[in-house]
Amino acid sequence: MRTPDIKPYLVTRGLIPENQEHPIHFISSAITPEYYFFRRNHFSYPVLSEQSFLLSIGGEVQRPLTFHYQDLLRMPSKEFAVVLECSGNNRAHFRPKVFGEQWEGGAVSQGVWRGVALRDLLKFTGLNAAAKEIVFEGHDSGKRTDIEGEFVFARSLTLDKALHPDTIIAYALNGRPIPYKQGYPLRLVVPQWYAMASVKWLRRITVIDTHFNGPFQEIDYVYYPEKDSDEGKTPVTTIHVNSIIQQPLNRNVLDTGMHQLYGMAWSGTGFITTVEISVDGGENWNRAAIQPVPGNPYGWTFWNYTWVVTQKGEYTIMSRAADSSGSIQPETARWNRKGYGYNAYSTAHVKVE
Ligand SMILES: Nc1nc2c(c(=O)[nH]1)N[C@H]1C(S)=C(S)[C@@H](COP(=O)(O)O)O[C@H]1N2
Ligand SMILES: [Mo]
Repeated sequence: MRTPDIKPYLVTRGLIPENQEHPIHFISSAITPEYYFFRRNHFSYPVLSEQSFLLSIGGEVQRPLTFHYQDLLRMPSKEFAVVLECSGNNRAHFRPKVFGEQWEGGAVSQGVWRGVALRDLLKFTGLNAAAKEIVFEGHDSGKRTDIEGEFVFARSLTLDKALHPDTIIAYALNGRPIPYKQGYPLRLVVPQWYAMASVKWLRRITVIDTHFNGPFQEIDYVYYPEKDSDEGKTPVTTIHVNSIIQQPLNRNVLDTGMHQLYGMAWSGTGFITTVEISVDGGENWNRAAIQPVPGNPYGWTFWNYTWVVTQKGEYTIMSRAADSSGSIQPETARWNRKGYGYNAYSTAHVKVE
């Protein structure tokens, strides 16, 4: 049992802007407590005012409209648990190493988001026939290191994804207004996609008739398979099937006897069907017990595995998950220059004495 004053802390990767990891190895609640939710920001936190409670929808629509936060609260809503994973999660594990925040495993969290389906809002505005993509702008802005100018954090979705019934304009997290750092008052939440798509502090929605090419769309959040050229680049979208060993920790020393290995698994391409564990560096695999949350297609699944070890020595424990679309966690992640989408087997080397 944990005593009240012994608690984990966030893992700091940067403070200006704030980039901190959820201490994932030490939190086993299905819903990440607010304080422990990871924080990933490109700019300083925005200053909010009365204006920040307005959300305008314009561009290629029949009737441009501005909604007030209160309008959304009165509309039909939906709620689901969603894994938000930064596409740079586990970037530190890429070999060769890449530049960028050196996230280990904690740039992922789960919350219960409530909001209004974007498609329901768009029923009020209508869409012009020329509509191609929808751009979402946040209230935060600042400079970039690579190009001159002042930029807003803005991202687009293609129409099919934007109109997905579960793409929502969220106004609540875990039954309460969204915490400031997580995007208060309104946040776009795009289940199954890496979290860069879920624009915080949403200010404006613009329907456009072209492809959006803002820097957070066309420069960042793009897989570049080559080190020295942009050849073969593809956009970062759905979360790759992934799992993590929460306990034991890498390099732990254990006794002989019985141990409970546990962790979680999630995927943006289906629900988790199996998690397999190897205790011999990937030679043999056995199924872990999994506890899917029924009716919760976007949430993570806990797994656990009872390991009885009698022989002293060093062991390499690995986990790998598979999902309902047939995606299987690979032994090595696909290297890319900006270090996105890491999902290699989770590994812990332990010594048994
Ligand atoms: N407005 C805005 N939205 C944003 C970002 C941002 O910097 N500004 N960062 C994105 C990225 S890259 C991630 S991983 C998630 C982080 O969400 P969190 O801080 O709530 O964990 O927000 C996304 N939405
Ligand atoms: Mo991210």
